[in-house]
Amino acid sequence: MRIIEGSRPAGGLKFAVVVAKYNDFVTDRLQRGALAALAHHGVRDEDITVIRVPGAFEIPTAARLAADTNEFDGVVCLGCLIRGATPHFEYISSAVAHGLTAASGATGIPMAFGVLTTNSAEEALERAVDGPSNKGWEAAAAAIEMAAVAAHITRVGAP
Ligand code: DLZ
Repeated sequence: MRIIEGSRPAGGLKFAVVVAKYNDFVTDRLQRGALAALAHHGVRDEDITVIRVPGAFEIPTAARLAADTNEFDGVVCLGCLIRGATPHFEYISSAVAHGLTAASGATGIPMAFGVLTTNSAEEALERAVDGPSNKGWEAAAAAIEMAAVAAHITRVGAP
């Protein structure tokens, strides 16, 4: 039996971090969390590209364009949708989730979903605190793990 599982030492891997500027009082904190996680796991500063887009709706396009360059081992996607403040909350959340699934599937580049969908600003801020429970940190950790899984599968081939 072979088991393929990602590990976290990530030196040498390259990541794009796509961040929506809408609700930047939250997404700036998610970005800080993601960058802290990448540094914590050994990703060098020069191997990280931050791409800032207007809102969550634009994240899948930027993530796809980044993946198409073949420069990155993974893409960390960060945004914040607040139900009460966003009339078309359901449409945008669904478009982002489907868009990222499609972009990751089409390119084979792991894309981590760090897009908050919350009922209130308070809930969003609770998920953007400093440390490993920050959802930006969690998304970056998932991207690192998936980049390692993708590299293993590509190297080892289909079982
Ligand atoms: C328009 C809009 C609204 C109402 N709410 C949010 C939000 O809560 N979070 C977010 O990231 N973006 C929001 N946007 C902007 C859209 O994502 C998008 O940038 C615009 O509709 C332009 O395409």
